[in-house]
Amino acid sequence: ATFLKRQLHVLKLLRHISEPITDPELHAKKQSGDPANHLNKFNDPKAVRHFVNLVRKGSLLSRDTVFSLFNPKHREQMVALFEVLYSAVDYDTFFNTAVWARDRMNPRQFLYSFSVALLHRPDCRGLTLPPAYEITPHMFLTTDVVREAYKAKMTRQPVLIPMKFTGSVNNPEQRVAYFGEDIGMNSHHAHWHMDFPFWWKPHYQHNHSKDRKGELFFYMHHQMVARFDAERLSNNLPVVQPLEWNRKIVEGFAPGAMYDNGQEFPMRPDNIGFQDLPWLTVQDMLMYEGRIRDAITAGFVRAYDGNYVSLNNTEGINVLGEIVESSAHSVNPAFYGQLHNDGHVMLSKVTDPKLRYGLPPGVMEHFETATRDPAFFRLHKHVDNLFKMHKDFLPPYQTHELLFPEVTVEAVKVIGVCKASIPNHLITYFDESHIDLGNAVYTTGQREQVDIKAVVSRLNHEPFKYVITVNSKKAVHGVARIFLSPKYNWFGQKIPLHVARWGMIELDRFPVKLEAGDNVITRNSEDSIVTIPEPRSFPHLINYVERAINGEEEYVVDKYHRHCGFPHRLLLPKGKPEGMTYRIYVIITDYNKDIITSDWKPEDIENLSSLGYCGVLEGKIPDARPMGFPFDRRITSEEEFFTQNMKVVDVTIPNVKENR
Ligand code: CUO
Repeated sequence: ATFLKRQLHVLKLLRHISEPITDPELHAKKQSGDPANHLNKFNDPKAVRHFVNLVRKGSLLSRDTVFSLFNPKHREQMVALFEVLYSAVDYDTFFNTAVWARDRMNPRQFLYSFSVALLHRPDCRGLTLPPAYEITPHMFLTTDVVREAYKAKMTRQPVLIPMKFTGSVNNPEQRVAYFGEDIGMNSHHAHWHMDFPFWWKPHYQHNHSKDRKGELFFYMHHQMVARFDAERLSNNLPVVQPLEWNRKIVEGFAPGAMYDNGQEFPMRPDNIGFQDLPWLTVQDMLMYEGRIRDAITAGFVRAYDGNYVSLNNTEGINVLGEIVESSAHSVNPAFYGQLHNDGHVMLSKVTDPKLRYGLPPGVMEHFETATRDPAFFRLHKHVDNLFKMHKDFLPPYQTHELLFPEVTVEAVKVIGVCKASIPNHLITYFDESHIDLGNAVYTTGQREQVDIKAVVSRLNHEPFKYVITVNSKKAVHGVARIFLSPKYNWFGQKIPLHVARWGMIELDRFPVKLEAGDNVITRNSEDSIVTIPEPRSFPHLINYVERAINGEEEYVVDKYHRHCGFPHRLLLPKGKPEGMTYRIYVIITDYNKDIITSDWKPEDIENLSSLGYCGVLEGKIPDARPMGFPFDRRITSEEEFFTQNMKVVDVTIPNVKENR
């Protein structure tokens, strides 16, 4: 009952976030929440004094300004509140302080602090945040939808507003807008960065570690880029080209979206180049990158204390990831800069680099909106190539690292679970999702609320299962790793494995128990550890919790619940109407060599959600293999690479319904 009450209050706190709190229960908490009155309730009273000071001095960001995590001043204020919320000794202190702070702060700045604190406090495990696209719908929708929503509010007519993807057919990039603008993917991306903030300070780790955060930064974005490339091929577009600091950004972008305060997101015309900003030049970017490339080539980096840190081992990718992102865990931010973060800022401000025209930040400056811009994938392809350069310096895996001698994968098949499915034929299609716009058009004092929703067309697929036939010499415990890659490139040539391996899309990874002799493993696509199911919509969630409080509905608290995770709908790339050929790779490795069990019980490992791209929030990631194994290293000989515990099968992905 306490849990449900807490859950309801969290939802109410985030409802209509840009308006002052009206809910009477929350109002009462707001009065008693001033943290200065009970400093003893915080592990870090200094943080409380600092934040309260900011509030009293009136130096916080105004409610109407666009909050940007990349703006140091905005971020420091956000972190100031986070440190207060995170250091509260008990749940009530945490929550009451949040209620007190909510109306005193910029709404999105508050939302960020509050969300990150909630996601990391052990006493908040299992609490659900509403979908990001319904807390701040402006960040996910286009201007025409928002306008229609206001109109509907005036006329008090419930409506369903269709949202089109931005751009026109004159822009080939528009063909993949369904991917970059997918609300689930943007929400995943925003949540990934809340689970692994670049500003996360090492000293927070006394109570909370961030295992392999730098490697995860590489791997999650590597997967996003690989998936984007597969979507491009599905739409007859060549794979994405990396941006270069001293070349033109060929594709422009018009977001057609507006902030809550009415300002339009700036657009970027075609063919403009990177510009010097008052505090950072293009030359700086080249210099920092040069140092990073030198370090990769040398095989070690220079830490700020003068020590050398080797990259030539399995931890190297983590060190490099922290440097490139750049995170507060970088071994030497002064020397290596913050290449990737600055790339976001440079793109965001490219049309007003001298800050002359007072434009708000571009989409690249928010993790909720960044992937709408095709330049996002170009930037990340560039960054991904740095990681590839490092990985390519490591020796290819040797047979003893790949082989599971007891195990032979005899056959692999994928089959749709709908009636009359053809084996190795996976169907994708477009269908509709509804987004509640209640938070976009709410105004205090309006008595009855009208039902206003946007409807977006989204990629989806028919559920399927993997059927893997395995022979084992004795009873063993294995880990099945499943990947997908396009078979042909844009020119129609077969992609050789040594090239295809860098574009592998991870579909699933799970433990398997094998008996001596023949085994048939089946696994449902829905169980994938890279995806999460569709979240409940905001109003449904409130309704559901209220009904549960009244005993009308059962509510199961899921302590494994994650907000980070690729949307399950996008598990498979779109394919082509006539069918597109992909290859599915299955490898079974030795559980006892791969899995670190110290932090986890076997049942935990089976239940951990979205482990693939989102790691874990606490403790060690159970799979000790490098992310992307065995495709993260060079493959010099296909024959030697293909050990008996691997198998590949061709699958066809037809896309049956285009209603974009
Ligand atoms: Cu996720 Cu660049 O790191 O957007």
